[in-house]
Amino acid sequence: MFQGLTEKLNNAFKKLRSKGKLSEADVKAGLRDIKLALLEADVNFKVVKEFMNHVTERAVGSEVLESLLPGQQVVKIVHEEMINLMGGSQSKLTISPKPPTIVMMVGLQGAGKTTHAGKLASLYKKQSKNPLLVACDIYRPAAIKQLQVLGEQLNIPVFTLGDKTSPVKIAKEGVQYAVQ
Ligand SMILES: Nc1nc2c(ncn2[C@@H]2O[C@H](COP(=O)(O)OP(=O)(O)O)[C@@H](O)[C@H]2O)c(=O)[nH]1
Ligand SMILES: [Mg+2]
Repeated sequence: MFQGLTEKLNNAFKKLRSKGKLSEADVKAGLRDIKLALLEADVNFKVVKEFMNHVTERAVGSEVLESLLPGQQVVKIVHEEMINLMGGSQSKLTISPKPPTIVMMVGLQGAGKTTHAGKLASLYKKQSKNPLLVACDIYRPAAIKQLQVLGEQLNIPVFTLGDKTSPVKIAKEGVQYAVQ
């Protein structure tokens, strides 16, 4: 999904950049490509609509069209608005003064919890902390194995009680294990 999106966005950007001067119609055509790419990647319709409103408002003004490299400007605007869309500011996890710091990943299947848990654990390992991954997804086939493989690759321990124990119990025992 993300790969398709990257490719489509890159194509749209390339088209915009390739022209020296842009007309309002050129910009609108480019923005339409971007809109389609987002919709095809399953980005929520309302989110796309609002995003496109913001970008269009900024991109079709005379300031952009009359600039030296309007294509670059439009790409820059899209980039900035995407950062805004994702949340313009960075936030850090609060590290507990009394270890362990517990992070619970919640989300629909396929949302990226396991992958993100690996990324977070890897980040904290680099900061000389001692992450432990706890496999609480007993529902998705091979979810535990996936976390174990990730743990092996990153050299980070994975706590599991298999898929026959309740996630709540696994979480509690996982925390106890981390404290020891
Ligand atoms: N391109 C891309 N793919 C991702 C990202 N995060 C997760 N995925 C992929 O999305 C799929 C589901 O991710 P997973 O972490 O297993 O989701 P979970 O079910 O919430 O644990 C996997 O194929 C991942 O490789 C990401 O940030 N970028
Ligand atoms: Mg998972």
